[in-house]
Amino acid sequence: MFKKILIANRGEIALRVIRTCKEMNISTVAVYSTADKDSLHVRFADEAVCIGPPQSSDSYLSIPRLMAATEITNADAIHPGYGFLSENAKFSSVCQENEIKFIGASPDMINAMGDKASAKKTMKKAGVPTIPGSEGLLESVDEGKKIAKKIGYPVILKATAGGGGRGMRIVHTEDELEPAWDSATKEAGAAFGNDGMYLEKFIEEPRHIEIQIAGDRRGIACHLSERDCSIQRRHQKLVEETPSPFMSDELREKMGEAAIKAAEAIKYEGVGTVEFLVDKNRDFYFMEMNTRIQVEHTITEEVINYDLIKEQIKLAAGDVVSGENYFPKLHAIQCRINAEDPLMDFRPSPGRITDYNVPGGHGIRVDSHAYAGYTIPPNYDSMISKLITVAQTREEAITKMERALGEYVIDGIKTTIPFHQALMKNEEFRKGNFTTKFLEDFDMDAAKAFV
Ligand code: MV4
Repeated sequence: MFKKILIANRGEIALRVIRTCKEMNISTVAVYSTADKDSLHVRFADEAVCIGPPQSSDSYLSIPRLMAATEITNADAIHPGYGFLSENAKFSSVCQENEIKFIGASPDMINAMGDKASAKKTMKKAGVPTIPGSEGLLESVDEGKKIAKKIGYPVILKATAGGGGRGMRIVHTEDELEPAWDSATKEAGAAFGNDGMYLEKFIEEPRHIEIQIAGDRRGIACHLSERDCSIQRRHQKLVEETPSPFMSDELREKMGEAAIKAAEAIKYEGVGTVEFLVDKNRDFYFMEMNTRIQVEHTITEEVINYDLIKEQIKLAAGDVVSGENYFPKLHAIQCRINAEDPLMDFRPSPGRITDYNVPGGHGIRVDSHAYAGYTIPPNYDSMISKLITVAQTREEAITKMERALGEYVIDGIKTTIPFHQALMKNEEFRKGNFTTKFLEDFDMDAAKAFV
């Protein structure tokens, strides 16, 4: 087992990793920018190294600075958390060259899944359902037109290097294809330095349901059931839950097997997530594979009573999976509490937290680096807390969430708490009636009642 892990991240996830390391008797090294000197991950790690100024490019994204901190503290592994360098092939390979264990995917795996068109090809070959469309990259607009005519409009153009909706265009008619192609290639070229495009049938009002998987060095994988992440706004997830209210036992079995097939086809090692789109007929299609621990791993942990960070560290150290799949008996929901104003188009609201009270009691979990007097810097992601409830049923988990949101005091800044309170009251949400389009039609003014 590793002796000392450097956590190349900040905020709640850095704290989350430190907590598990402590329980595993592994020493921890925090790294921090000058903006984060008063952060809890710095306080609770065994050692802390300042790696630079607030800008991420000169601190949390600087491979030389992170490697220097690893060397001076004699850490033998790096946990990248999520975001930042967690899916950076270069960082993974620099770790490899320096004989530091990167607790994440190998450079080859990151590259294979980072190129979306080739990831899709790999999955199709492995027998995982994929969305009808081009076989790999499009050579020209005309090729796109030919394929679109065959599969029928609407179609969607996607950047192969994309993610988070960037370089993506929905196309309803042939006339729209060429302008969409021009603007999407331009956007992708500027954002990713790669303007490769592929095309597929556009699935209307899908659900985003992902399967948590774990694979070992023997190439054996198991699944840990699903998370429904359909409640998103502009490709930012706001609420996640498991099990999905849309899921049947039969569909879970089928999607679980497909996710295992996906992981075993590439001999995936570590914890990962296979994302699917699920249409109204309950047909499901491979969308992307994430090679990192995700923000929403917490709800899976709660329903199967399992520490996924511990599992991730053990798999990185060479442990093997049991080979059993996990099916939840409980229901968990996570609300992302962001320092944003839901009544002002979710505008960031950094600043000092003047008063702070965390909810507690049975079935409540709060993963956060916030405290009374803490100042949220303007330089990073606005997520400051994850509020998770776990109960026997979905109804109870929602009731608990309403109760917990009501107890959660975060003064001095605006947060997404009032939005979550309004959502928990929404009839359609309560019925489990939602798709990825849900928040587009949601009346944000409903949050006013809770401010
Ligand atoms: C789609 C789609 C409909 N049809 N692909 C959005 C981000 C990127 N990872 C893929 N995305 C989508 N791909 C086809 N063929 C709809 C989306 C999509 C979406 C997917 C998951 C969660 C939220 C979403 C919001 C808008 C669009």
